[in-house]
Amino acid sequence: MKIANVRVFLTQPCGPHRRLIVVRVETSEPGLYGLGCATFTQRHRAVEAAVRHHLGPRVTGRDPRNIEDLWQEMMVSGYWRNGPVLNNAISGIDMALWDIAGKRAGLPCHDLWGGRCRPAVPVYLHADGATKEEVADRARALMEEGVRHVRCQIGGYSGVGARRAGLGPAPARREMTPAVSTGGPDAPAPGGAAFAGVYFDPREKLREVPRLFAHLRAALGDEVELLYDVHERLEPIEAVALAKALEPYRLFFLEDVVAPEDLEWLAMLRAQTCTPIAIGELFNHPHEMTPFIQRRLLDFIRVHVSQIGGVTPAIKLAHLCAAFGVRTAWHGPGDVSPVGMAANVHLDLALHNFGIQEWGVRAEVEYEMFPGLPELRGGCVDANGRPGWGIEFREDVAARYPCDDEEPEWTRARRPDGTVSRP
Ligand code: GCO
Ligand code: MG
Repeated sequence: MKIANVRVFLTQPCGPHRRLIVVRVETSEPGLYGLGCATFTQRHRAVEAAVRHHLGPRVTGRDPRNIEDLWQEMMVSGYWRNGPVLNNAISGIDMALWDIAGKRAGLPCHDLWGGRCRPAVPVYLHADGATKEEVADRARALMEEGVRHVRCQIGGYSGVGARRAGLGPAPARREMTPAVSTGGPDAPAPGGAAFAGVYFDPREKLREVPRLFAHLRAALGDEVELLYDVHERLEPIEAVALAKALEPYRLFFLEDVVAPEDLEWLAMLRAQTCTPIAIGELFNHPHEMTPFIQRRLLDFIRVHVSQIGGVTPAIKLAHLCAAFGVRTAWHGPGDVSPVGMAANVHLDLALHNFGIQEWGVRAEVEYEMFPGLPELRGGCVDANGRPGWGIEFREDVAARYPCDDEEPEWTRARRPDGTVSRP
């Protein structure tokens, strides 16, 4: 058996900025193929090129059964390795090879990995609103559907304190006041006009987020598990302050509390508070996180599985975490394709040290394009019992939704004084 063809598809069925990348690996056995997720929505054309021109030709003609060997070769054969573009491209092929392995065996992937550790996969969903009351209402609606874990935020991810240059209400602090919008990403106007972008005020976040969670705990009771994503939009010492301030509300976890560049601060955080820490969606390679796992400075590993190179490294990482009492919380936003979400679900079923899975309400069109996509029921998702990932991909539907190249506004994030902020 040989890999006969590697194809890559870009599609954008769910509106702005959610470009999905699907890889299909076809074999010399009629009808036997696999699907993988290579989604890096902000650099989709680069990943497409890496699959089409570099990795696809390299693996064509090779034996699709030798997943580990192919993964190692894909990672090191460019000499310079690692990084989100290459890792996502590798992931597209890696996941497709696991899908093929499952289909050959006639088993769902989680059965290849030792079977189920749980009957279904509990997930967390997001409750968003313009005010504390709206967030509570949205969380309550999710709880009524059986969701037991809710990530809460005012105004989108870390949106509290966000202002647009030249738009919206006048910012409270003088230095935030943009004279005019420059209208362009890189053209500071003379005379001190604001740089274009969306402005995040960390001090406001520090004040408002504990108030939000005080309200939520009082309004929603003790049973629901609450989560919050900092999105690294604080200075490290502010992150310590926030984690301490949130302690009374007993979060399930606080996410991405510091940027990858500031991981040493986790030790300080640990020494000061027992708010559980989830981190990792920006990590590229297990070597970036190994020392922090060994020092038990996080509670949940939160990597984006395609970003670290697919399921092959994710399984190893999860086993490393298990040895140090760290649980999994694979990243699962709207910019993971349904194929990637299915792979997450199979990992979640099979790993003993599973913690929680992020989930979003998936659009009708995603179910049409990806028949077999797991459905949310009573706060859980499950695999569908079919071999491999159990997911199909309708190329004809995908072709109706071509990708654009528009950049999301948050990629132009700034601090109140106009400095670029880490998103
Ligand atoms: C999350 C994330 C995402 C990312 C997005 C970037 O926790 O779900 O922070 O929403 O911001 O995937 O494109
Ligand atoms: Mg996040």
